[in-house]
Amino acid sequence: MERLSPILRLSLGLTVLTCSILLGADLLRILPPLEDDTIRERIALTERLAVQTAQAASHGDVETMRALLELASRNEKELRSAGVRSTDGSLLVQIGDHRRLWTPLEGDRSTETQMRVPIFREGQPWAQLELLFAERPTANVLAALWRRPLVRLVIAVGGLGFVAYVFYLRRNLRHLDPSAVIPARVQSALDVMSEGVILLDAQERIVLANAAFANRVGATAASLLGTEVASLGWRSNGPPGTPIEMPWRKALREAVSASGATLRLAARDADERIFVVNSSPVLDGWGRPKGAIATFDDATELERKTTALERVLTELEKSRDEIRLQNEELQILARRDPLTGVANRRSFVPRFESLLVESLRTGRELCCVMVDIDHFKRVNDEHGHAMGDEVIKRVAQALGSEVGSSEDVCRYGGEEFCIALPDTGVEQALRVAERINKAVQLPGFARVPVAVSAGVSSSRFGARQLAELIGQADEALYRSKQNGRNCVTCWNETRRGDSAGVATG
Ligand code: GH3
Ligand code: MG
Ligand code: MG
Repeated sequence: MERLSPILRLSLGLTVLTCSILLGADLLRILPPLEDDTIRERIALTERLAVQTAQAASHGDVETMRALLELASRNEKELRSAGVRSTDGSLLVQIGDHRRLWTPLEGDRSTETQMRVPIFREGQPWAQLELLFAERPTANVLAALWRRPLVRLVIAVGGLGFVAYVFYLRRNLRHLDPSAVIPARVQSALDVMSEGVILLDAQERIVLANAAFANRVGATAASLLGTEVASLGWRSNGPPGTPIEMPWRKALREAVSASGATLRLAARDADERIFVVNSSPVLDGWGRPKGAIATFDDATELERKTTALERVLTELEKSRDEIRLQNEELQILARRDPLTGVANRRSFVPRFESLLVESLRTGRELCCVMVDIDHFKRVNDEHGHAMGDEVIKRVAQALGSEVGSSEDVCRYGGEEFCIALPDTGVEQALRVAERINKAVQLPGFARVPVAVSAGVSSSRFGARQLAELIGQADEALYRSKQNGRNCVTCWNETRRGDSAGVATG
């Protein structure tokens, strides 16, 4: 219905109205009775017989009456029975089984099948002629309807009326067509615009739409005339449920221009489109809005590209974050020993070197502790390599927690660790080494018994190079091993040739 032009809509409305008037008139019995051909023939036969019967009645000639009715019954197939009934109710003449078939009629009205005419003799009611006709078949409802003259009248008047109304309205409403008041030049100028343009009346009904607008909403410009613009199905561009502020409504209500609103429209037979809508009021002589003009800039492609771009940017950001995380992981991997997580030699040595430089510059003491697991080969041989790995990891953990920083603990060789202790006096360093020595022997430390030997050196003993400082700690460790393992030795003690190792085993 919305697709019909206003003229077609008007014509349809008028046609429906006309047909309703006809039906109403019939209900109120204003229309003259409408009979079809069969009924007309039955009435004619009844009237003819009534005249002839009345003539015979004037002579009291019952036999002629019978002969007339018999003749009629032979000629008329649909006549089932006939009779002449005197005013006292007795049948003077009966053709067919009339007495049984005839049913008394309500009131005076004849029906389609039972027709009755009074017969007068010398001005007085004398008898009545009764004719009983066959029922008419009603198997096909449509055919039965079509047989009804009223139905045929309504269909004929409706059909012809519709054509006539369209023709009439086309001719006479032209001057009322809002688009007709726009000069053709202006209309075609509007039609070549790529922007949609509509003109609205004060009730927000479209009085003019250009081709671009009609095209975007999937309708013809003519069919849009008179349509309420809100009924086209606008949606807000925000999240679902956001109320829509129609710019033309603001223009009409407040008599101000409204621009830059973004609205979505699910056009018929087309994908949803996005419009940037501007609207300005059309003012009357008193400055009051009598309508509004609205323009629709199709921003669907732009919006689609912006969304795609945003998606790409989000992806980029995500992969940038992933790369940063991976880089961080790589850096950690590059700096750490993969089995134990403590520093590897590559990251530990430069750091230790700068600690030594700092210590030499400031005179603050720097110590080095070398730790080696005792009889580790046995662990591997007796419990397997996996158990060996587990013991190495546990010892590394213990060193980290005793020293407090995994950065200052380095896996220096297979089961050998080097510890840097900045700002630490040698006595304190010896205590750290002893704590480590004890910690690994605590019950439940590992699934196999573990013991370590350690050697301690300090910047106080005069090393100027890192290799020298580490070498001194290694020498002290060697001395611990020589002294029976499971003990701590300080390098200055090795110099004096006597082990100052603190026997802990
Ligand atoms: P000592 O008390 O004299 O130190 O005797 P030891 O058996 O510990 O001798 P040494 O320090 O020479 O043995 C080191 C062994 O550690 C040799 C090697 O098979 C083993 N090893 C080195 N790296 C790993 C490792 O990553 N995992 C395992 N399970 N074993 C390792
Ligand atoms: Mg060892
Ligand atoms: Mg070793």
